[in-house]
Amino acid sequence: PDLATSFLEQPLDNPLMNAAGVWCTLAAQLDALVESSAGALVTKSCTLSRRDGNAEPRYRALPLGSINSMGLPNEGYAYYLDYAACHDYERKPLFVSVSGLSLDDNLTIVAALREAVLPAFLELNLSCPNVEGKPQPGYDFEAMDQFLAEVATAYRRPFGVKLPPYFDFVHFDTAAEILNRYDNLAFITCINSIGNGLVIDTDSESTVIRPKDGFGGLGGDYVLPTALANVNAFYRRCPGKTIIGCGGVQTGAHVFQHLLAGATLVQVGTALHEEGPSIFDRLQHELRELMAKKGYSRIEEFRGRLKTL
Ligand code: RRO
Repeated sequence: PDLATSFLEQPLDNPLMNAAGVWCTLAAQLDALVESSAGALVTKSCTLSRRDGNAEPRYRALPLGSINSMGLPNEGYAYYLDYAACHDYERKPLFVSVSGLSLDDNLTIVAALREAVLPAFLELNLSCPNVEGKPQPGYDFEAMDQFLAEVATAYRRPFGVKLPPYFDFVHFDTAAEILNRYDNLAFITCINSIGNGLVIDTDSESTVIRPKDGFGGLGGDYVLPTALANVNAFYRRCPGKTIIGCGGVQTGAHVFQHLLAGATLVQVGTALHEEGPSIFDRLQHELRELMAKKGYSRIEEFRGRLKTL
């Protein structure tokens, strides 16, 4: 089977990439993703200025996934724009994730990205759950609409958003209706971590990460069904837009499920953090084996073709 696909008219070897935040804060990590078999890569969500992020320990691997409260540690947007300026776009697409701490910060960063005139894709993060005092814009539909109105106008080029998970059909409907107002909002990445979970260690009777009294974003097995629901909900509601799946991908079968639900690209977070960039070889091998067993030779034969009962 052939895993080749395309994203907004750009050809890719395969639909896999990292989830923003994982293996992408420093140039050496990004270089490792370029060297890996990932079909594309995205940089760590950036802010106007460099940030150390929250106190450690701030990430914990768990039997069923992970919890994190990194707090947006990043080198500042100029660092990622420099990286994007040197990237070889013939080799694979590069996404730049932007998560300014205010609308004004986002507009400054987005203007700089536009003026750099690079073929990078902007993924606007509306869903960081871990900065105290900064609620997720994706959970405040009025704020989300205002962010999008201003960014869509300022950026002009096609861009995408990274959404938090939603859990009610009213929220799927309302969010989709807002996103559909913006023609140059070309892609939607579902989902960010499930925010503000609390993991407790029985032996020590304690939380397992330091920031925010132990509250943090969940990834991994905990989130796969929620991720698939959000991918499929937005795939159904936003027919003009491309969906990127993110959440709970650890095997080729999980990639296949995201594609069936309607994803065009599939991001890997927790499992990449645990296994490293060689995971992209394993996932492609497993996806190819599964497709061969099912008699599929290309992704387009089954993408979005989820059956219902
Ligand atoms: O840095 C983080 O704490 C973080 C971010 Br910006 C995000 O979007 N999602 C997440 O789980 N962690």
